[in-house]
Amino acid sequence: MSGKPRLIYINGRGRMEPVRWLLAAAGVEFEEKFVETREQLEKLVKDGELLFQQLPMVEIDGVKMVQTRAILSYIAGKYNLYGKDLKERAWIDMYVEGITDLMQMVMMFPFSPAEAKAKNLASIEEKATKRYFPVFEKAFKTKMSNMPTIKKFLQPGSARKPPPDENYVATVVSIFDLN
Ligand code: GSN
Repeated sequence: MSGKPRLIYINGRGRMEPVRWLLAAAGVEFEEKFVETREQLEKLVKDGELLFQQLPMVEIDGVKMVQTRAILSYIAGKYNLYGKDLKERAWIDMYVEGITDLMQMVMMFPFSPAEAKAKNLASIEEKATKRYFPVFEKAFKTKMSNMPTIKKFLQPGSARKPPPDENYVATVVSIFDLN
């Protein structure tokens, strides 16, 4: 075993992308195993690897960790990226929960039925520009993008995943039961 965290997910952004970003920000190298079929997911479930029978899962420090927020909190805590006191941590949690609400909408958009796409897109655009983006103002984006570790992650050839395409949507639909 390499000792590097091992990320188990599909080969796309989804709920694992923030974990990739956070590890990149912390300057931590990681390995990835991509689930490509429903059978592979079922095997992980059958083998008892997934506490709630869901992905993402990250093997880290001997724990098979699930639940995106728990994974992120653990990594942030471990690498001193989770604030210097309880108040700073609460601010981090507020930003994280806010962007998670937006991400949830964006993440599910490619799976919305064709007839709902235009309406959903308009709603996402409205909320993104009026509610969420003003919080993450331009200065914040510039500061984040210029952190050396993030700068590296934004370069071609990093573990950053591309936006979802038809192939990604088809893969997700073939693996997971989407409600
Ligand atoms: O944040 C989390 O990790 C969990 N609260 C949700 C995890 C989740 O919904 N995972 C999906 C695939 S990733 N995309 O949403 C999943 O494993 N769905 C299959 C299922 O049976 O729920």
